[in-house]
Amino acid sequence: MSTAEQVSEVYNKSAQSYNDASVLPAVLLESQLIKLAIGDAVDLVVLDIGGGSGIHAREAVEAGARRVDIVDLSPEMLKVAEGMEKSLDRKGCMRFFEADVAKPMDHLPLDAEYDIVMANWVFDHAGDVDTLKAMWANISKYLKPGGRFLGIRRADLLGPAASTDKYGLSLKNVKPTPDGFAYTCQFHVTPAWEFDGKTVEVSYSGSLEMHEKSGLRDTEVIPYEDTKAVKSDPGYWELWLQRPVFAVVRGTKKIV
Ligand SMILES: C[S@@+](CC[C@H](N)C(=O)[O-])C[C@H]1O[C@@H](n2cnc3c(N)ncnc32)[C@H](O)[C@@H]1O
Ligand SMILES: *[C@@H]1O[C@H](CO)[C@@H](O)[C@H](O)[C@H]1NC(C)=O
Ligand SMILES: CC(=O)N[C@H]1CO[C@H](CO)[C@@H](O)[C@@H]1O
Repeated sequence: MSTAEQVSEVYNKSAQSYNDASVLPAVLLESQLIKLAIGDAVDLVVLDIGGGSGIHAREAVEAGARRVDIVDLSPEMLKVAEGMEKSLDRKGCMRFFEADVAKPMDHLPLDAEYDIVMANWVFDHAGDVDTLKAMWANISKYLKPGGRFLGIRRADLLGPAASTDKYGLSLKNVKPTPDGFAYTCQFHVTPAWEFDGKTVEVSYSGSLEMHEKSGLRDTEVIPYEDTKAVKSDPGYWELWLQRPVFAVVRGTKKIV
């Protein structure tokens, strides 16, 4: 089975439980960081690559986005996103496309350029540097000059916050690969579920190589300390803050 088929199969299975994870402390922190990264999106059009069940796409709509286009490999994840949209009393805020974002997307009726391109967790399905580069090529192509990139990536896989279940999810089976690490991420919800991720050194290390090659400037990691979660209980997050397990990164595409 190809990597793309494997990803589709795994997310096909966990699509229904994916939204259950939203109550976990680390996932709440993630959402708060993303909301800070999205900021004011009034009237903006957003491309969400690997957007899955639409958790962050809905946050972009709540921040004012006129439309979010989700591209994802898993039809079942897209169905969950579509079902949620149908249940909400709004129309035309989202479009759904099934495709591999590490491949050309020219066959999709996407806009030529977007105000915001988001890539949340999708880098953790790029097992090698070439796949990651392909994702970035597409991010760069679809982001308009002056537009905003934001994305979540793995950070410290080996620190104490990665292995504890204190924050609701934990990493196990962390093993080196030629380009980085493979791991299993467990979600401590009922029913529990997990996915296998991979992250390459140039992604989890915090290197800005890909961002810079893609023409981004002012790239920053959204400070955890700016979230409500950390502000309201810094003691609880102490272990996390020592060696955070993921990072939300934001940058702006240069105007040439
Ligand atoms: C961990 S989920 C994250 C979903 C969503 N971005 C979020 O943060 O809630 C990863 C998603 O990326 C999708 N994905 C992984 N590799 C992909 C690829 N090459 N092309 C398109 N989607 C991909 C999976 O199908 C899955 O829905
Ligand atoms: C995922 O689900 C769709 C139906 O929604 C199915 O057509 C597809 O074959 C499934 N993918 C895999 C790899 O099982
Ligand atoms: C539109 C675009 O730049 N698509 C690229 C996405 O990544 C694949 C793999 O590198 C390229 O072939 C596409 O040209």
